[in-house]
Amino acid sequence: MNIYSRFETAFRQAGDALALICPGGEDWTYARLIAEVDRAAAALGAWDVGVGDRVLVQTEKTPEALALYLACVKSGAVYVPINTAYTQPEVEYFIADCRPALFVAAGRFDAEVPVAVLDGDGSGSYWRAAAPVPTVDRADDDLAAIIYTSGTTGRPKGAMLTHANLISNAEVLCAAWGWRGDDVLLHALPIFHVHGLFVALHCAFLNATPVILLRRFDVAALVGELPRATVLMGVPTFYTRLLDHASFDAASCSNMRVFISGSAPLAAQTFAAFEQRTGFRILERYGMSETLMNTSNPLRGERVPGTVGFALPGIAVRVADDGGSELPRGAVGNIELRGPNVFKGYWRQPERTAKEFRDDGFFVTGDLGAIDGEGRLTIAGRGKDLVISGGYNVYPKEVESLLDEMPGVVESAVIGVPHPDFGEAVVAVVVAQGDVDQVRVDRFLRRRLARYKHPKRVVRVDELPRNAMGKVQKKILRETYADVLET
Ligand code: MCA
Ligand code: AMP
Repeated sequence: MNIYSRFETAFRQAGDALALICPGGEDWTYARLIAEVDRAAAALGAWDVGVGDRVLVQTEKTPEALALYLACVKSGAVYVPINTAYTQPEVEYFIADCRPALFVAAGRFDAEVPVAVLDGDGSGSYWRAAAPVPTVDRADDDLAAIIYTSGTTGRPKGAMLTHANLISNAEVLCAAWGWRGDDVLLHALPIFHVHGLFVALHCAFLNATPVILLRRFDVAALVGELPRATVLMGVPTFYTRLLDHASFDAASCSNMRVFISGSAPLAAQTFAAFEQRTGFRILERYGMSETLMNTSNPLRGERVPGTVGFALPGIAVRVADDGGSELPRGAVGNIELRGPNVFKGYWRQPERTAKEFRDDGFFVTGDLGAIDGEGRLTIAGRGKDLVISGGYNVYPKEVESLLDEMPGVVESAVIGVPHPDFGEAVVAVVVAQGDVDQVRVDRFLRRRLARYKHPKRVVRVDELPRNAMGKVQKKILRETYADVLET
């Protein structure tokens, strides 16, 4: 079934109830949202976007951008959102890889594919008057979206998510988190990742409950809106910033039902400080772009800091050795998953896809963890060389490849080290000749790499530590530079 049909049924029942509450802008009712989705779907047709075509989208977070997302799904097109921070060469990679029938951009962009502009105020050349189109029937394993996730090779790969993936996970989350008809979601996440786009919005859309749509994360605005919200979903940085905000207290949370955290590890001290300040125990869950949400601490029952809870209903989670054999309870190994949430594969990379699945259908996440006697999962680290900074993933290889092209750089190693705001952030350790320094590295990367991936510190060394096989020992580097960003 087309997931939009599910949403539309709920939207029609909600009618004139509020859908999108937009501080500083016009609010939309669910009836208005249906009309806007229809208008956006008609425009897609006018741009000749057909069933199965990819629509690459890099726009601001506006109500119209949400309507565009829903319109893509309604029309049977494949929605491909990308981070607004990406630079032109990064965007060109996505265009070449997914070959979109249309690229919807926030401003002018020269490309060999059709480009439509959707402005930050919701207007632009995207809009073309055209006849309405019906919702297209979709089979369970038809694609609804491709979400790019960075790769250890340094090149992002597109995770293909089907209508059935999205529907099943949304239903499971609504049940697990006890979504109610009177819930109000406070939404401050970006809408180009699974967390903000699917996890948060789908819970609200399946139930046609209101969403307070903040265009960006601003802690003062968040605190201002909390009194009329019941649910907040955020990355750990949201919670540390709330705790640093002087006027955030238990009274701010008087209407709240649940605070949910994910995308990166929530520190036990953040969990404890939050409980002490507000009385709320943050509910931590675990997911990934390829699998949507996998495990969650319980809504009712003990939420244990440092753990990501139990497998969600219908999802099998196991910890296995490198050969895929299940390990005993308590042992640390590879986290592997199977279930209706697991993606269809990487876009146009069948070999890569095959490598990441076991013969019995389990997907190897690249995360390491252990399951305790009660069935709770704890993430113990990552088998993949990945830095998670403020909930954004940065693959060191991508940054290293660019640094190695920089004049003067002989070789580089990019690591993640603790950061007070982002949990972890990027540091580059370089062997170089001449005047390679922080300023020059920033200047070199500016037009080549999204800003959040830039090293927050560049450290020069005479040589990189290597093991007997010649492999750079990043563990040593992480230990040596563990406190360079702790200011
Ligand atoms: C911004 N900057 C960052 C980050 N964000 N640097 C490192 N890591 C970051 N995450 C830098 C900018 O480049 C800029 O640098 C400066 O900080 C201020 O930028 P600004 O945009 O004002 O930052 P912000 O608005 O305060 O953003 C912080 C944030 C944001 C709100 C924590 O990063 C965020 O929304 N993160 C959530 C990402 C997310 O949704 N992840 C889910 C993906 P300069 O000043 O030097 O130019 S994972 C997922 O979906 C899976 C399925 C899951 O489990 O959820
Ligand atoms: P992404 O590739 O952007 O979808 O990020 C998914 C990755 O984020 C997972 O493979 C984990 O490494 C990490 N992640 C998500 N949720 C959590 C969590 N609650 N605790 C620790 N890591 C998490």
